[in-house]
Amino acid sequence: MKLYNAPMPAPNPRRVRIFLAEKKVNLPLVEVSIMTGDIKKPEHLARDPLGQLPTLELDDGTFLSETVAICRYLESLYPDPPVFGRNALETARIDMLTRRVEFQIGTPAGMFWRHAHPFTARVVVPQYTEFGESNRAHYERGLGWADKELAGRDFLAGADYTIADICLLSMVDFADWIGLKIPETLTNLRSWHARASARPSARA
Ligand SMILES: N[C@@H](CCC(=O)N[C@@H](CS)C(=O)NCC(=O)O)C(=O)O
Repeated sequence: MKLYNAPMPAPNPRRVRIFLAEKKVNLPLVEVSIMTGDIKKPEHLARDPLGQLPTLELDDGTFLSETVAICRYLESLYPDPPVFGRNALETARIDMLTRRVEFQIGTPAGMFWRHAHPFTARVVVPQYTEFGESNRAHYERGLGWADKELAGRDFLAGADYTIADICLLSMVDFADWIGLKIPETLTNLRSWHARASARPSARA
């Protein structure tokens, strides 16, 4: 297998790299440049018709895209330590948390990035900057939700570090890079961020 990848600050390939580091699994990484547009060239569109990263190529030539789907497949090959839960209820709760991280936190950060950030201005035409800026408040509301979930817990689902935490870490780190900070008042989230960042996998 190999993973088509992009380096930091790209948040989605990083989620798979963190997942692999938690599993202590090494996969060959093949870089596809976002900056040069290689990601939208026929060679990569043949792997993922949406021209996105990450994409996993299996040994039989099958391609799999979408970060969480890739991690779920890899979880079936490398079940220890479990990152998607140990039973049906844990798995369902982790799915719920992961979807909320993606929709409540990832979506506003992504909209801010596309519509309010000068870096994307030359590729996102037109940029609706007022709409983009409005996502700051949605992002902070999403972080407020995560802060409440983390009250009295080490990680989003409890004691175990799961795919929901991996998604949250890569998203808040990317958001920080584009200028969306974790408010000082969200102390549970800030403590969680320090704990998650101290894990060796955070360097992936
Ligand atoms: N929902 C997808 C999102 C993938 C995504 O947006 N990846 C970014 C890199 S971090 C990308 O490929 N951007 C280029 C584009 O969307 O055209 C996933 O989780 O894999």
